[in-house]
Amino acid sequence: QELEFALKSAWDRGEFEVHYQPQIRLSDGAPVGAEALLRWRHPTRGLVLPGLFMHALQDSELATLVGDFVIEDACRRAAEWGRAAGRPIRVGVNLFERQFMRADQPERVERALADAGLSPDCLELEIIETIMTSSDEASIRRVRRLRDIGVGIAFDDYGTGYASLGLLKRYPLTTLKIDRAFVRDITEDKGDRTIVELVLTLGRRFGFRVVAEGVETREQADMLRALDCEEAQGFLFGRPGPATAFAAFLNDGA
Ligand code: G
Ligand code: G
Ligand code: MN
Ligand code: NA
Repeated sequence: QELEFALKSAWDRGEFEVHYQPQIRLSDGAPVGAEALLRWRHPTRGLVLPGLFMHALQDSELATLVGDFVIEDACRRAAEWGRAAGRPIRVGVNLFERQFMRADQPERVERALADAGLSPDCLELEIIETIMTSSDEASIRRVRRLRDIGVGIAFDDYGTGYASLGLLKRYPLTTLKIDRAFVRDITEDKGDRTIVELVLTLGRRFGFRVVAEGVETREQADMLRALDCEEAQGFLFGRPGPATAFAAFLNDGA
């Protein structure tokens, strides 16, 4: 409750900001986009990561306001980056369950895209399995509407849940994000490597893009490339940072 109050005043004071982590094409390391990640710029404690406040935020009314703020920031940034790079740059945004459940979410997303002048296929909404499994038909219809607009839909943290296979056909997905738990030991653990290979095969057969998360070492990247994984994200390529840092990364790496 105390935390919820603190979050409310943080929102009123404009202390939330959005950081961006690069996503790259493994074949040549070219940046293809970024994932938007929420941060709280605390006046005395410095930059606070979501691990410390996400549980309180997602249960509060504030989640939809902050969620809209992230979508709007991400759309504006991606439009700028695309113009600067002269090619489309994609941005991924994690959805709160409360956003997912909202009847007018597709219209809100459409408005953010229009205001930013961003092409819908440059926005990808990331959804975790627990949100998908607890969803009703109306929520799925809304995701289909978003997909019809042209927005990408990513299955986040893929492989860690329980009902993952059925969801692949129930949802209009465009992307699978392989959870970093399987990437961490991919060079030593044959089981993890097998899981990653299977997710890549699943992705190919369904026609999804597959992004490996949590790539921290050159060896992991080499292994993923050898398995024909096309895109990756992780500390090896870049940590989450302010939008200006991603713009600089784009400028160097493109
Ligand atoms: O950035 P970091 O690794 O600390 O993020 C921790 C968790 O918080 C991740 O699971 C991430 O998906 C989630 N998260 C970060 N930013 C957002 C956001 O803007 N919206 C939602 N719903 N989740 C976020
Ligand atoms: O759940 P989701 O995938 O949205 O969470 C993204 C989180 O993963 C962010 O908090 C981000 O800081 C973290 N992250 C990104 N890259 C790496 C990495 O290479 N290693 C580790 N351990 N965490 C990472
Ligand atoms: Mn994510
Ligand atoms: Na993830």
